[in-house]
Amino acid sequence: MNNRFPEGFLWGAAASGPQLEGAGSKYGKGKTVWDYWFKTEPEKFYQQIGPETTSNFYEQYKEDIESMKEIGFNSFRTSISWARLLPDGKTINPEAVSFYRDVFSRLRNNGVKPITNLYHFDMPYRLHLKGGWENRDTVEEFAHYAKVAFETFGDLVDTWVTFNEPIVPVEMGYLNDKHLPAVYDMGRATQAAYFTLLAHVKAVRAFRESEQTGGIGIILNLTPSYPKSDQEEDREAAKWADIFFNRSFLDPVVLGKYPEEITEFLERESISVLYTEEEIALIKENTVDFLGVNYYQPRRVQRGDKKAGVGLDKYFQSYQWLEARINPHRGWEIYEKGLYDIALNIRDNYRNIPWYVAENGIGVEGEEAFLDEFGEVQDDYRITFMEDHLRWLLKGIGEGSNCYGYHVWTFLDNWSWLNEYKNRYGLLRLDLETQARRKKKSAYWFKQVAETNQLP
Ligand code: BGP
Repeated sequence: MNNRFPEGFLWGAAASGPQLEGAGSKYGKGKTVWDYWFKTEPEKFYQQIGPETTSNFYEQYKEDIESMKEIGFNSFRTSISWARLLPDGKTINPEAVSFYRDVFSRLRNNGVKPITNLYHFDMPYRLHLKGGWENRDTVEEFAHYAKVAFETFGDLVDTWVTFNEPIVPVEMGYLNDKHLPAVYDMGRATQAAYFTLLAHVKAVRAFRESEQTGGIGIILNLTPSYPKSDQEEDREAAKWADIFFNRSFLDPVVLGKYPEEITEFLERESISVLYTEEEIALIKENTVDFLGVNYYQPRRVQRGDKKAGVGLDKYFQSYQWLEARINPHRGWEIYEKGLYDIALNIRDNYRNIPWYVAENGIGVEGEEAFLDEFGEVQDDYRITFMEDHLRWLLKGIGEGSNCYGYHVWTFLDNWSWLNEYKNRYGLLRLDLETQARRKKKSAYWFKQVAETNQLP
């Protein structure tokens, strides 16, 4: 079997401002919902570690970028903090400008292409107070922020991402209590999802109107949905899970239109969404140049519960497949073939758009148990995880899917929304006490793969 990746394949990692940077209330940064939430309800957070310091990239980025080069990265994705760049929505924070400009310049000078994301779950608190993604004004503010970012950093960044996983804040904040506003309301969820999409589209338009070369895309977490059986009701359930969690963003951003079933759903649930025909036209005209795909786990689906009153249960129910291999630390199923199924789905149904794996990785608790006598984490499980996924990816590429890169989640152990530092994902270990970084065994494996552009 062919072990080689296409010429120019992107190798690197993904991260995000709020999870990596730290300096949560320093250097002129405004407050985000996470800063606010941790202050007001720290007991909601598993280890009571807040987003203030995280992995201190803000103060250690120079050494971090050197390490990226050392371990063979030719690309790295992180996000700009909206609340740092525009603390009040209008005034540009000069400290943020010099910080991000230096980060991007150093990445480039070290041969690491910056891929820059505008939004990674970090709603500025001042906008949250006005309704966040339920408020049309947030859409306009986001379009303005995007324009400022393109103008300020466009000479250093040519690959832009509007959102990371836009469905997650909708699902976790409006159908769950894991993100703010932590409510259960299908109508509000739908409106927030629509305005998020509109914000994305307006940012794409701002990019097209700017003088920028390069490209703009979005990063979606795709969860292939597998029915429990071949029976009609199970297949129907898998179709709905796919519509809600994948196609609700994937179709409009790549194909310029919503799946027809969304209208059927809105009517059935008596949900009315604020939208205009002009906006629908904008969606059609502003599709993306590329797609980033985060893949962690599939969705196992069985028939909906017809008697369920509210919620999505009447459309489908998740179940645990008996043969599933579960990562016990995160509770997520490990299913490498899912990446191949995604590759073929994009090839066949999404105009074979150029795409890359924008996140894939394994979170493990208690990695100190794997420290060897020299203090290096022997994370063979991470190597196996990446290698198995990469083999299926290669098969998809071999069959014509237009995939041009692989980013692991993540470069350095970082803060996570509700698990903080419980599960470690990095190629580099972070010592939380001293903020010292140390390469794990997987970093050396990754370097070899990246530098040879092939699996061993
Ligand atoms: C993705 C997010 C990341 C990251 C990752 C791991 O959904 O884009 O921000 O956190 O998942 O998940 P977690 O940290 O919840 O284990």
